[in-house]
Amino acid sequence: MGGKRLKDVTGYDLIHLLVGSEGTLGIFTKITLRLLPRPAATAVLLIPFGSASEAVEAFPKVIADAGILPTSIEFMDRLSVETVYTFLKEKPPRPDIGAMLLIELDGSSRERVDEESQKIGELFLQSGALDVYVGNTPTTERKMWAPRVNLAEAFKTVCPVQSLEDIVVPTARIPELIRELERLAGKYDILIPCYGHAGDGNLHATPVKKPDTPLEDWKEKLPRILTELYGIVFRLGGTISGEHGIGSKRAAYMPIVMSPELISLQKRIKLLFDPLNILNPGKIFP
Ligand code: LAC
Ligand code: ZN
Repeated sequence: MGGKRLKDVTGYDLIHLLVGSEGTLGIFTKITLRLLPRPAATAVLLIPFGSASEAVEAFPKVIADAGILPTSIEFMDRLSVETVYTFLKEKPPRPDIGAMLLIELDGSSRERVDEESQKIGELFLQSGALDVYVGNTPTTERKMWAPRVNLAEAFKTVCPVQSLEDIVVPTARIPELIRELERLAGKYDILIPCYGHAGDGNLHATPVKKPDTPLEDWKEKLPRILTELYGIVFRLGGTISGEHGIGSKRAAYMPIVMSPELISLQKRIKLLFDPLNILNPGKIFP
């Protein structure tokens, strides 16, 4: 699609169409990327709360009051926190954590980022946080990120049989979503740890088989669990994948969140680009 990327709205936005096509519409043979400079300074705040609802209700308010836009707003529920610290062979920073937020900030100077992290930290304490831990050196930042980056790995050691999910809801609906996840976990006798990119409403609420549940039972109930989960997400104004995509895993569930008209339109786009169905066949719109 040509050399250096110009500011350009001439015709359809084919770059986004192709980038989002999961390899079903074409193959890039050359990609030119624009690089952004690294921020001069960063800080990472790890913020425990007594409950998930307190955590997810606090962050939109704090962000609005502070007038600061973090680069990451990550969330971990109680089960995620307990499991990841066991995996890391560490004690959680306190015994009474019901959920944790991780906030990453960046900016043009150390002073500025430290000022902002002080301000955000104070606002979180006023909004019900149990404490605020700050990392502002490479070593302490890594320490703050450790629970979040090890989560997926930690749950694989609990039980490798699971369905890593990638749902999205408007951030204001996260508290309702969390209540629904707790209900589903009880109803189907499974674990549903919930962690992810709360700032985007994109949560990896992942059904995990309990270690003593027979595999046959799990296989039989998983489609019902996903159908119900995706239905909840749709009812809350969200959708079934925020960053991982549809692939073959979620293809059968597209009608839960997308109208027949929109599905048929996209199938026709696929046919135009790939009339012989040779590009990643079977994915998204089989
Ligand atoms: C993460 C991956 C699963 O956020 O997307 O940890
Ligand atoms: Zn993710």
